[in-house]
Amino acid sequence: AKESMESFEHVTSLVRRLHHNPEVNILVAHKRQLLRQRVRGLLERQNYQVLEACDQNQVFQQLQEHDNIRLLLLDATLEHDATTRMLNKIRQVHSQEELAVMVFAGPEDGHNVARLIKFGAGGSISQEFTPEELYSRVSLNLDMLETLGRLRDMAIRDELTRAYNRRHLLQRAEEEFERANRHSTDLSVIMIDADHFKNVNDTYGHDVGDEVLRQLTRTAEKQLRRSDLLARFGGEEFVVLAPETDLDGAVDLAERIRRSIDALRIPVDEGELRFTVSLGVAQATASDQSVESTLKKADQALYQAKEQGRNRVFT
Ligand code: GH3
Ligand code: MG
Ligand code: MG
Ligand code: MG
Repeated sequence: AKESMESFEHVTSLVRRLHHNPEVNILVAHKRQLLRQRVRGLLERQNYQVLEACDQNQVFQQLQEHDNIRLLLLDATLEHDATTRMLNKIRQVHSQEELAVMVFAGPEDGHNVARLIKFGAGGSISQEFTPEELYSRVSLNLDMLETLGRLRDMAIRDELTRAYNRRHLLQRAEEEFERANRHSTDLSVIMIDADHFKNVNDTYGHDVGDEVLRQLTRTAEKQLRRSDLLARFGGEEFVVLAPETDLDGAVDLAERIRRSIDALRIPVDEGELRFTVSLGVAQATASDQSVESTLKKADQALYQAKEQGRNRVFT
């Protein structure tokens, strides 16, 4: 008993070190109240926030109400297809990087579990779990979630500025272009290019140049709506993708970005650094072959903005 107590302490201290994050919510979905309470008690001892659901409706309700649920512990012993259908529905909204799912299964549920894993569950846990099993499986699944999230982030974001990268922009832009065509909605793009950026590097050094690019990103992002997306397109060139936005709306947005960057003061050894950006705006139209055509129009407008003296918005 002493030995198992020690290994228990070992596992719990390990778990505590890894996940004492109160931001992590775990949803326990099971029709048996006793099981839910046992799981809750054990997990709360590890400082996890625990939510409960006793049926499908409650699961969806909880997932909708709490956007920080990271792990769902789900009863796999429901009627034949019910759990699979439910998981399928959940996965349409919550990807594997956002939400880990583990299923409670009895010895008879092997077949069920295999199917659930195909539909996006990360594994199973026996109904007669020991605390060690619960803790190590929970911690493994949360670790995997974190790793997947980090990898996904690395794949779609630019390392220097944390804005989205060019590849992700082009992928999302194509999706939005098709959506706009299908539903006849507006879609606009804004090309942003830092003015005389070579001078910034030459005068203050590359590190300050890097910091300027970070501040440019943060400042522009503050002007965006949730549905807008900012990407670093190249060296000192950025693109805003603005769905549901017509040309006038995009020009307004571009102008707000221009002004907020114009108002920035970046402290440097020599005092304060100011810089400006030029912006080209274009709306996707029926005559655009693809989103590349729209981006090209924005790029031409940007060229005009540079020609006309920089620190301005052109269409
Ligand atoms: P313009 O107003 O015509 O856009 O002039 P510009 O100097 O901004 O344009 P140019 O294309 O001549 O120079 C862009 C500069 O941006 C050159 C390049 O070294 C710098 N740059 C590109 N990527 C980075 C980066 O990641 N960090 C820093 N510090 N500088 C970068
Ligand atoms: Mg250039
Ligand atoms: Mg430039
Ligand atoms: Mg440039």
